[in-house]
Amino acid sequence: MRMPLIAGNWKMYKTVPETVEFINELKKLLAGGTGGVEVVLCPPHTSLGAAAQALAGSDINLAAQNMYWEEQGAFTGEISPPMLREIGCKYVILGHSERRQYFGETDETVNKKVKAAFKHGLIPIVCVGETLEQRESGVTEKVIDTQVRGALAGLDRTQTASLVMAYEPVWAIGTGRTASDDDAQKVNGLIRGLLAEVAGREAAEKVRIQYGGSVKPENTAGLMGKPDIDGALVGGASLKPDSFAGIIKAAR
Ligand code: G2H
Repeated sequence: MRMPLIAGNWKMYKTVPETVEFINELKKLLAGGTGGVEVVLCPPHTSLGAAAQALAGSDINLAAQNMYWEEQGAFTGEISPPMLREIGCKYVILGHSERRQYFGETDETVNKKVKAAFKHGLIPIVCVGETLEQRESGVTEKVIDTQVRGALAGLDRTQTASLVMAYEPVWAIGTGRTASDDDAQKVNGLIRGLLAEVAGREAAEKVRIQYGGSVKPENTAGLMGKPDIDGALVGGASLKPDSFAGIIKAAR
């Protein structure tokens, strides 16, 4: 069975002292263990080092929110896969809708980053999702199809089987609007079907597919009860230790 994965995407929030304070508090709240749920924190790059130190000895894993695909070079302002590995990241979020919307991320650049992540031993959390306009014009399936195939082009089956997907409908991000459990399941199921087409059913069954978009402690259990929802990518509700711990507990 797939182990649920709850990831807290802090976006551009939290200083180093706030990061350490959060982690110390979360560790207390999860003192009894994570209960069969994998927990991942995705702080801003500036807090990764402090987070790695504060998480040492715990079973909470670390992720970055983005990276560049080159190993090194004259790429001012960017950060490379080996740098993330060195600082202690296991995962990296790629293709988040905010990267696509504000920073020109495309399926092509996401694909380059996904390949670079595997090359350097990072597990990508690949985000896909439709905008409100796309949803209302009935092209959700087409958009998801293009994003999934684009992001995963050229991967082998083993790589595909080991990555994490996150379905994040853009209209539900930070808006307080959550997709209904059934809406989310429908698209997560569609994503698993696409994974089976590109990498075979066996690989597709291994992939954890998260849901993201205004996930809170109160709506987690319903989402997690769906067969193709294997966790959550949590933004706003991951910024407070008690609400994030509430989501982790509800996912058990
Ligand atoms: C979607 C999500 C986390 P929020 O971006 O990736 O954010 O939970 O605030 O909608």
